[in-house]
Amino acid sequence: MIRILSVLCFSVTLFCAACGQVAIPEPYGPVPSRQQLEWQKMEYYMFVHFGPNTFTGVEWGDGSENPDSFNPSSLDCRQWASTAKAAGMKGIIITAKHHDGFCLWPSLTSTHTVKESSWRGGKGDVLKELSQACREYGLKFGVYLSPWDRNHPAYGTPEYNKIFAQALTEVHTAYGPVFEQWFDGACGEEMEFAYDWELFIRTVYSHQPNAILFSDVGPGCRWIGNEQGVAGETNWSRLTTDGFTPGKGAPATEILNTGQAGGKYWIPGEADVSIRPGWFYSPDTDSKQKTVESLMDIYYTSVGRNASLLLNVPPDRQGRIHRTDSLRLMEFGQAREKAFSRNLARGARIYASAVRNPLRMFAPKRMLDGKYDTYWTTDDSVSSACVIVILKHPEQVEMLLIQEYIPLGQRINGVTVECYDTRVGAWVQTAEATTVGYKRILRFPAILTDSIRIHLNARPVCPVINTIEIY
Ligand code: FUL
Repeated sequence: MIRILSVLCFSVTLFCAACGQVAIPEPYGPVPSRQQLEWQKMEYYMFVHFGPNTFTGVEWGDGSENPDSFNPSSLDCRQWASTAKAAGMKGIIITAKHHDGFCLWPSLTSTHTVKESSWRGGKGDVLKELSQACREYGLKFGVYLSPWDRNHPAYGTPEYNKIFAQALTEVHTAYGPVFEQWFDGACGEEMEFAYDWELFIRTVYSHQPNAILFSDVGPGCRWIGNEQGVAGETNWSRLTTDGFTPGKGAPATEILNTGQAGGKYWIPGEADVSIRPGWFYSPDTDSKQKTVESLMDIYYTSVGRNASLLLNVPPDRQGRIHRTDSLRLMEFGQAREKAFSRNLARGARIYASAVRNPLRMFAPKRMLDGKYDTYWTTDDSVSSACVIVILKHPEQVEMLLIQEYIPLGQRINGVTVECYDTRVGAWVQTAEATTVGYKRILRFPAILTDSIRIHLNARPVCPVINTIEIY
């Protein structure tokens, strides 16, 4: 009875809200660019560490390795792409040049490249094969180029900055669209050297205006502050980066981990983590992949906390993704499918304590229609509101997925979830969080319930939610 009354109250408030306001809410704070929004929707993509280290068994080659050490016996980039696709990933980012300076394409800027190796008689080009394979499988193609170069004789001189920009130009003009340029912050202790970040960024944008630039501080997306795949429990997609640079000049990792509520720029987090103990392949780690449980935890602490997940899967010495890695990726895919197979909110009734005018345009059911660009919101003056989802029957519930409509900014700073415990006959608080952002997944101990109540706080603005799913 109490629940029916509370539903009625919602409906009454809903009609009272009809007060002649028709505009959509003003964006709050910085908002994503079109490219950042598209990138955010990718959610999960593959990192590929591949190069001489694959064959020498080290993580950081010192640049003195023989180019002949790079010798994949049967390189198959189509196998990487088909594996990524089957795993549910949306793109692949490859180490075109790691710290050893070895270029996986025949660069004219270096003498430490595939053309100096006897692999395919010096005629091989990994970037060409991978970019083609990505196109064939409908995946996006991205590159990692490390400015730190332990081979190049000019490294450490101002000349090197120009050489590195030239390497960027080669890569960004020869292989079609690049969705992300990954800039590593590492630069070794051997020598103090100021990278010309402004030049590097300008160079990438001049050839690939749609690319997302990753570094510790963006500007396209930022490092999440650790290599374990764990975004902050609070994770704002905003950050003030004025005066900061990637690497030693970056903000504290704690700040990168959570972003900043009052940050000036839209710089969402990306969580990079390896499926194996190292970034590069080694036969020693053939059976040391992360378990499915641990990959699921990583999924919840990255994608489930408003970050994207860049999962490293290092190809082996044949130049193929090893069987044990691809098996684990498929198991991980199945586990995600199982966890998200039955959205209990589908077909449920949904009400809100307030609705913006015109009521139909912003009705609570917009959160359940599966469309990205429709959403529920309230009048500007209502910054704290409550949504209630009533299921057809009592069900075991253990997860809420919620998405803010980020084209209007990241607004929510408090969420509380309550479930009506049908066994006990009372509301029980099951989860609490601060930020939501593009996507937030809240897990809690399973509870038998037919009603889920979500309190949202977006002070000083109104909440704007486009998706609610319940599992
Ligand atoms: C780090 C590098 O030093 C590691 O080798 C690896 O590439 C990782 C993704 O980034 O900064």
